[in-house]
Amino acid sequence: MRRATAYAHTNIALVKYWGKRAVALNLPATGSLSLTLDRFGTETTVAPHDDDDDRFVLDGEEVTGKERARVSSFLDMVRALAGSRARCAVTSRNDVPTAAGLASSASAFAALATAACAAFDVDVDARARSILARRGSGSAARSVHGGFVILHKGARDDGEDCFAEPVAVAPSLDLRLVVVRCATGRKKTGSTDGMTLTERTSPYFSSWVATHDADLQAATRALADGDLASLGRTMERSTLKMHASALAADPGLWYFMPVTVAVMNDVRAMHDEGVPAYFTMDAGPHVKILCKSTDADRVAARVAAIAGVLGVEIAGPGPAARVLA
Ligand code: 2P0
Repeated sequence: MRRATAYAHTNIALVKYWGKRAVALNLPATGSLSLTLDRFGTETTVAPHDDDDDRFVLDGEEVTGKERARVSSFLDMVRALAGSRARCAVTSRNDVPTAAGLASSASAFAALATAACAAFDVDVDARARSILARRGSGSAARSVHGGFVILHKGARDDGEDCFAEPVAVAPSLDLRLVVVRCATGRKKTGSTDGMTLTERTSPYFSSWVATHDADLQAATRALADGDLASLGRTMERSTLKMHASALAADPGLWYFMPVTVAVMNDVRAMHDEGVPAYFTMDAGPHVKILCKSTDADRVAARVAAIAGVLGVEIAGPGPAARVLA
């Protein structure tokens, strides 16, 4: 094997993934549609290493325990593909202010999959790399690609039809995501635990899954047609349904903070005033606002003035995961 470095950007789902149809292969209960961003990402180097165990250093600090074991199990899959037993030193740097709570396993596992395949000289196409990244984290399957991306739920038990690929976008759609930071610190309930709780206990989980395909189709069509209003409405519907299903879990689970709701209210107000802006929230308190590139500065300035908002950044469509060296 050789030393290889890769970079992957994070992505934000417009139509969400929440719940699994099979845990062993990490197969999602729903498909999803996302935008890979041009900022916030992970750089990861995978290098040969003489010790008996893999080593994992994140942002300059040695990582042990469950997090290292997750990286090691992931490397086991690449070693199996390569027919190798070589141990690795993995060094990652997250280009996300950690305290902002925006860090995501999406860019982490997309970068690790890309770097590890290069390091072990495993010849995989983007589809196979997306499937591999999905085993690390569902959302990572999407960060293998740039721009707007669909992750197919698939139907096969072996997960070979559960991969992400880019989707068609009308050239007239020049969109931005305004990322509004609403809290610092780590969230209390991670995505995997939150979706497992929802799946097991929420009476609304089945409705979430049953109505999901229609949203995925509507959003994909809206992207191809260049219909921001339809895309935005579908995006809001998807996030609100996802959060409603979690809210109805037992015990109920919500990620919103008061400032999250204040930003949502302001987005609705903008919308009523004729500015096409739409919100989405993930497993955390932050709000991401989809709008036209020409409206992004004024949307950002407006939400930055809301009491409690900690920071606002404008992101556009970003590139696919790639090998740097
Ligand atoms: C999404 N999220 O579609 C949804 C919306 C969070 C809320 O994908 O269990 O960290 O590792 O497959 O990928 C975050 O879930 O979960 C996520 P696992 P992952 O972006």
